[in-house]
Amino acid sequence: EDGYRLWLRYDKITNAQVLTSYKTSITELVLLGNSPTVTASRKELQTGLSGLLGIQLPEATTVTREGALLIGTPENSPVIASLNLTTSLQAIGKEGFLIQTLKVQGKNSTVITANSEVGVLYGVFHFLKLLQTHQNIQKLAIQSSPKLTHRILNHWDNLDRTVERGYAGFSLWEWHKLPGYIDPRYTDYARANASIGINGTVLTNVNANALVITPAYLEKVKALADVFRPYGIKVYLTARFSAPVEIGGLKTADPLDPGVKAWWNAKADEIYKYVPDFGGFLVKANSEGQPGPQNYGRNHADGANMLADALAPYGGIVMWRAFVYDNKVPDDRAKQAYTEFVPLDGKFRDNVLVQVKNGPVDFQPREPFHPLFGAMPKTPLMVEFQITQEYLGFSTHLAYLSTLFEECLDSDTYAKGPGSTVAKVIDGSLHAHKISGMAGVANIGTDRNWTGHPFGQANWYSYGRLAWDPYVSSEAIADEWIKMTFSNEAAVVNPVKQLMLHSREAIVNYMMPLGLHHLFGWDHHYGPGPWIKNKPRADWTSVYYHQADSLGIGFNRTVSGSNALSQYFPVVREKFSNPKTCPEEYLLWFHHLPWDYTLKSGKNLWEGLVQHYYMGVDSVRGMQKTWNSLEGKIDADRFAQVQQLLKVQEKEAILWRNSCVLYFQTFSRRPIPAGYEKPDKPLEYYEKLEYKFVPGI
Ligand code: BDP
Repeated sequence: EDGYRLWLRYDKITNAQVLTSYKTSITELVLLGNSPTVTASRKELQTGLSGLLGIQLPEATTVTREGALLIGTPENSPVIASLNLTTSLQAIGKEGFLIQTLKVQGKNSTVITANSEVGVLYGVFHFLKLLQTHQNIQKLAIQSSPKLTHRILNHWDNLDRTVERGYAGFSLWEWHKLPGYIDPRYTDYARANASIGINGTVLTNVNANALVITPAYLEKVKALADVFRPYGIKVYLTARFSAPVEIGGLKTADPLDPGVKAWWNAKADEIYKYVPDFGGFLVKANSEGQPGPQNYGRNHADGANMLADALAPYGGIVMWRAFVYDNKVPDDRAKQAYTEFVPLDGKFRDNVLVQVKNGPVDFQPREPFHPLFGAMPKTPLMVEFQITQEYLGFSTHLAYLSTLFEECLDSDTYAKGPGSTVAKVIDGSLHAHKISGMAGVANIGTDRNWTGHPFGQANWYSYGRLAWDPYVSSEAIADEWIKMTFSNEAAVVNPVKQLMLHSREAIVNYMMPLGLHHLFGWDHHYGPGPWIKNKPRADWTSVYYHQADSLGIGFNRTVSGSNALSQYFPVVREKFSNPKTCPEEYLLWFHHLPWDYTLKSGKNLWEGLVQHYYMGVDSVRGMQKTWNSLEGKIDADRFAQVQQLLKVQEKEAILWRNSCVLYFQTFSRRPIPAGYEKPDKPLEYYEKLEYKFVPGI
């Protein structure tokens, strides 16, 4: 059992009762047409049903018996057109679907229909999921449509096939063999994405290489787009802002220069010749050394609009990232995006979305929501989540990230009073935007199981589910993922679900509890390095973020400090400004507090901090116990793999705990309270380890 099949396993249902009932309800397949998308639906159904039910379903051109599965759009199926579903179909838009139990030609049938063939494909995957998770399919009345228009994976893949912050092997895109050789894995990638409703993929790293928009590469991009198209997935590329100079031979990339505009217009014409439904560009500009409009004294809107104008005739979009920082805001890097972008609200073209990371710093194990959400009412904002675990233990530690995504989506910005959640900002409902989106930095690579850690698959899965519907709970998502991936047995589902739901908090606790952030070793984002200081830039050191001293610890972002809090709406600002009302999980994000500050538990800050670090390790031990109890209930291969990884995780959780507790103790000058196992080595030992930790990553 190598995990390659992800959640689309389709093993035969072993519960005899369930199997019998499905076999009576599903007796023939009526699916007309042979377009690439219809063929994809047919193949998925044949594979899925023959696997799950162990039968080859007969195909018919019209409903001939009880238990027919009638699938199609009103356009490609006259029977469906005759069913009078117009009102329901009108309500679900281009990509939604209906699954209904209906009498068709006098026979009980299950109808899967939509306004587009891709909508039907989504319905087919949903129907298969019902079977995979053993749902009752007797009286179905399902209506589902995506709440966001753009549900996109961001691959940080380089043209040499290395993946920035990728921990699951190399890039899936075999550039050197494309377009001649089409790896069958591309189709499986598309199937997996379509099964969760992802409808776009950015193939290349945000730290972009202009080569990808030259003809030699566009041919390869076209080959990938051709594979993905039947699955409703559009291809996007990252645009290097200096491309007109680097590959176009121009002297400038100034977005207001007529020659530069003409160059991008011609480039768009060229790209659309290869890929007629090209999705558009994702751009990282003027951040971490990337070129951008500010190099020419222009702003982000000038840059984004120039590209947007080039793509507009073809319906393409620009996703312009708000992840920007440099030395311009010396007191607090967390403030820069808001400072640069809020004044530009209303200045972007209609086909521009501003893509904002979930928190104001950088994908930390926990961050408060980004203050830009709600603060740019005239601009559609996308949220960018990191599915790859750059700061949460790579593909070694088990972290179910859905709870992190959910925490951000559920956060109330108060932009238009209570209930103005991040979810409502990004689905466009709060400020009535026509386009909306979510971006997830992919955790996928050439590893046989795609994501390295078997539970990394759950993060890809939950990302897609939340992009379709940002209001689903992490618990519900975990439930269906476990059933599809491991087992429908309650004795597996319940413990694994608990393990998953608490896994991210365990990491927060042993790495950086109570709002601490960015305590990683130098030059990698894996092991502990709370002592990192004196580097070329202050905001690349840990001491900048934790500010520990003999009096206390934490980053003062209140009015007496960097005042980053001023960027939030008043209700949030007030709540976070007062340490007594600030949720304790964000306490040291916003406040510098004395070591003897009293926490809600009654413990002082030092004791509370120590307690969290120890709880983190305890939780990992708890996860191990849970996992070990599943031996024999799931396949031996994945059982052993996770078991081993959890052992590594435990060792590294202890390393994190001991490093941080011993280091912070040099400031607090207080003992580790009685009852806790004491670190077995002195601080110097851990400090030296840091340099050996995953060198070069
Ligand atoms: C940081 C990563 C860096 C990315 C950057 C980004 O460390 O590799 O290039 O984000 O999002 O998290 O642009």
